Amino acid sequence: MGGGGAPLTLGTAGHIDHGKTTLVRALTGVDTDRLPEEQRRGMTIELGYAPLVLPSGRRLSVVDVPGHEKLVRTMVAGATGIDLFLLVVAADDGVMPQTREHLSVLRGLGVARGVVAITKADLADPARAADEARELVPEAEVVVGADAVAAALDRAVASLPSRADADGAALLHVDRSFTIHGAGRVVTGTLWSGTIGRGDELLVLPAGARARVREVQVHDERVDRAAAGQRVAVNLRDATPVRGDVLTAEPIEPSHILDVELDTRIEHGTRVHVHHGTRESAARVAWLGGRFHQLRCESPLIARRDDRVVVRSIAPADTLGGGRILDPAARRHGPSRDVTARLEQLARGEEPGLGGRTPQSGAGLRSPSPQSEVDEAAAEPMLARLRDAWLEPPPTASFDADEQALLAQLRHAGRAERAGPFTFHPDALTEAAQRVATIMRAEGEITLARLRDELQTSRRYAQALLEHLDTQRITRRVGDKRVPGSRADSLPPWPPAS
Ligand SMILES: Nc1nc2c(ncn2[C@@H]2O[C@H](COP(=O)(O)OP(=O)(O)OP(=O)(O)O)[C@@H](O)[C@H]2O)c(=O)[nH]1
Ligand SMILES: [Mg+2]
Repeated sequence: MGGGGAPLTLGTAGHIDHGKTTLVRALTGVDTDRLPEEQRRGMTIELGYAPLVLPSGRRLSVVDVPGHEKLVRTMVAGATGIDLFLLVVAADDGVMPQTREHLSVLRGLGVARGVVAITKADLADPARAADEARELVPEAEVVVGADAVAAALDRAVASLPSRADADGAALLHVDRSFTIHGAGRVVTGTLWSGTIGRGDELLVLPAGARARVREVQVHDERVDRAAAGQRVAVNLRDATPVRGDVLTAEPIEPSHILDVELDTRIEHGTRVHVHHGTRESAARVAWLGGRFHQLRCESPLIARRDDRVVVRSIAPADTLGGGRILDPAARRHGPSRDVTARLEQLARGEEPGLGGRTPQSGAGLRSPSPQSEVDEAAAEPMLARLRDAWLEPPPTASFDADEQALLAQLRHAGRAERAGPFTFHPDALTEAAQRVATIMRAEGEITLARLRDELQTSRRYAQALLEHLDTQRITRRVGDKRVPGSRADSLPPWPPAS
C-alpha cells in the first residue's frame, strides 16, 4: 500500500445543493459531476468517484452521492461499502430533510465514523448550522473549510480498520456498468472483501454466469490486484453484469426471506423497499419481537449473514432505518420463543446449534408453542408499566406469580427483556445501550459509577445494565471498567437524531 495505509472509502452525504461536489473538488481537484445533464442542471445525478490524498499522505477513495430526495436509492447504492462519511451541511440552510435521511442511511449501514463539513460559510455565519450538526451527529467532528476537513479526516481515519484486514473471498456489488469501445464491459464498485486480479474467474450473481477478469483499475490506474476497501473498475470477458449484480469468487445463494435485527421497530405487515448492496427489492415486514424482523422480498438479494440493509417506506418515500442480517436464508415464520432465542444467539455472533438447530435445518422455527402465546389483554397494561418504569423497573421477584408468568411470556415473545434481577421494556434497554455506547465513544470507557451518575440511578441498576450489555457484546469488562465490545459500533448515538 506504499505509505498510503490500508485502503478506505469515504462517502459524501447531505441535502441537495449543500456543496458536496464542490467540496470534493476542493479536496481532490476532480469534478465528479461529469455528465452533461449534471453540468446543465448543476446537480449530481450519478455516483461520482475521485481519489483523495490527505495531508498525512493517507489515500482514500471518495464516492460523491446525489442529495436530491428522489435519488436516495442512488445514495444508498453509493454509501454501501463505505468506511466513513463526509456529511455536508450548508451554513445558510442548516440541517435539512436529506441531511437527516442520509444520516439514517449511514446509521442503518453501520457507518459510524466520519466528519461533518459546514459549507457556504461565505454566505452565512456557520455557527448555527454547526450547532445543529453537533446535535444531530454528536459523534463526529464538525469543521469549516476544506483544509480543516482534510485535517479532520486524517484524525478520523487514523484508528479506522480497513476491510483489507478482514478475511473473505472477493465480493463486489456492482454500482456502475458500461461498455468501453475496444475493451468491452467494465463494472465498478467498492470491493467489500477479498482481492480481484487479472485472470481471476468470478461468478456473476444472481444469474450465475462465469466471467474472466481482463483488467483491474483503481482510480484509472491499472493494478495487478485490487484490495478490499478500494473503489475498483473491472474489465470482464464473457459476461455483462449490470448495477445490482454481484461479482464474487464464492457462490452465494440468492435470498428472498431474511431475518434481521433493525435499529428501529417497523409495524408488522408494512410494505417497504429493502436496500442491500447495490440492489433493492420490494418486501413485506413481519415483526418477530423486539428489534427482530423478517423481510419477505419479492426479488432476490445476494446477501450474507452480518451484511447491512436499509429499509425505506414506499409512500411517503423515507428511510425507516436499517440493521444487520442475522439469517439470509430464513424460512417463513412468525414470532415465537424459539425464534427469539435463535435470533438472539445469531445477534451475539453465536451458532444456534444446540439440539441440532442449525440455520439451515430450520428446526428452531416451529410455530409458536403454547407457552409463548401472550395474553394480549394482560400484556398491554404490563408493557405500559415497564415503559413507565423505564430504566428503573421493580425487581422481577417483587411481582406476584401471575405477573411473573406474564413477564416470562413477554420475554419469550421478545417484548420484554431480563437484565439481572429486573425485567425491562426492550426500548429502555436499547436506550441504555445507546447511552453507554455514546459515552464509550467519547471517553473510551465507562465505569459503574459513571453510568450510575449518567442515569441518576442506583448502583444496582447500573450494574444490572452493564452486565446485560456485556452479554450483548456492547461492553467488555476489563478490571472494574468497561470498554467497547464488538457490537458497540453498531449502535446509533444518544440522543437520537430528530
Ligand atoms: N457561495 C458558495 N457557494 C457554494 C459553496 N459550495 C458550493 N456552492 C454552490 O452551491 C451550488 C451547489 O453545489 P454542489 O457542490 O453542486 O452541491 P451538491 O451538494 O453536490 O448538490 P447535489 O449533488 O445535487 O446534492 C453550486 O452552485 C456551488 O457553486 C460555497 O462554499 N460558497
Ligand atoms: Mg453533488
